[in-house]
Amino acid sequence: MRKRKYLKTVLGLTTLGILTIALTACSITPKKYDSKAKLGPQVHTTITGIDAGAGIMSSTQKVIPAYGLKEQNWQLQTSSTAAMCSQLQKSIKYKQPIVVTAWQPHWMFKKYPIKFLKDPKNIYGKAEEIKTVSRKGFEKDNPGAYKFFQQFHWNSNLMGDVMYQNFKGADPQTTAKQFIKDHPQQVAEWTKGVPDGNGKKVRMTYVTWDDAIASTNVTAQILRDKGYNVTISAMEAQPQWASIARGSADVTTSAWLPTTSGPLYQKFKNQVQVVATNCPGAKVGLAVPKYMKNVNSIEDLKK
Ligand code: PBE
Repeated sequence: MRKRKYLKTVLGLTTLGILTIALTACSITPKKYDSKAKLGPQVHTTITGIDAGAGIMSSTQKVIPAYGLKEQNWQLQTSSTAAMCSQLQKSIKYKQPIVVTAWQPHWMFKKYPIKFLKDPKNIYGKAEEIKTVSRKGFEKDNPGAYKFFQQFHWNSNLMGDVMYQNFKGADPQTTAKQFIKDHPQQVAEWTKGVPDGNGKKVRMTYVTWDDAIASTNVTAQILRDKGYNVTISAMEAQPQWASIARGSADVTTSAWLPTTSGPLYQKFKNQVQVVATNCPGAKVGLAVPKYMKNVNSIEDLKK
C-alpha cells in the first residue's frame, strides 16, 4: 500500500515536471537584439517583406546583391503588409531584431518606433512620388474627370490621417466622406472648373495597399459627389497596370514612380499616361526598430 502511494507521488511529480518543461519551452521567446553580435544570424539573414507583386519587393531583390548580402545568403521573405506589421509589432514587444521593407506615407511610422536604413546606392530611388496614371484616351473621353485628376494632389500628412483612420478600423468610404467634410477648401481646389458628371463612368483600379485604399476612396467619393458614376476595383499590381493599358480601366492614383512601380510603368508606358503627381515626398526602403542602434544603413546588415 505504502509503496504504491509512493510510486503514485513520484509518477505525479515527474509528469508535473515534464509538463512544466514543455510549457516553458513553448513560451520561450527568441533572443533580444544583441548589438555586439553579428546581425545576420540574429535575424536568420532574412528581410521580412510584403506581397510578391509589390514594387518594393522587386527593389529589395536588387538590394540584396547590390549590397553584398547575397554572399551571406540573405533572403527576402514574402508575406503581406498585415503579416509584416504584426511580426514587427511582436519583435518590438520583445526587443528582438527584425529587418522589414518599409515605405512612407504609411501608418507604420506612426505606430512603431522604427527608422529607415540609409540606402547610399539609391536602389530604392532618390525621390519617389505617388502619381496618377490613366489609360491613353481617358482625357479625350472624359475631360471633366481628367481635369479633376490633374488637380488632385495632397501630401503625406493628409494622406497619413486618412490611412490611420482606416487602419483603426474605419470603413474607407466613411473615412473619405469625413475627409471631404473636414477639408472643403482642398476639395474646392481639386474640383475647380470640373463639370458635373451627369452619370459619366469612371473606372478606377487599385491594389489593396493602405495608401491606394485611401486615395482611391477619397477621389472616387469626390467624383461621385460631382455626379460621376465611379467604380473602384481592387486587383494585383500587374493586372492593374495591364487593365489600364488595355483600356478596361481608366485610372489609378497609386503609381509610385520613378522607382517602385518603375518596372510596371516601363512595361506599359506606351499605353498609359501620367496625369499628375498626387503625393510628393514618398519614400521606400528597409527599416529596423530604433533600438537596433548599430544598424543605420543597408551596409550595416552585413556587419
Ligand atoms: N508600396 C505601397 C507599394 C506601392 C504602395 C510601396 C508597398 C509597392 O509597390 O511596393
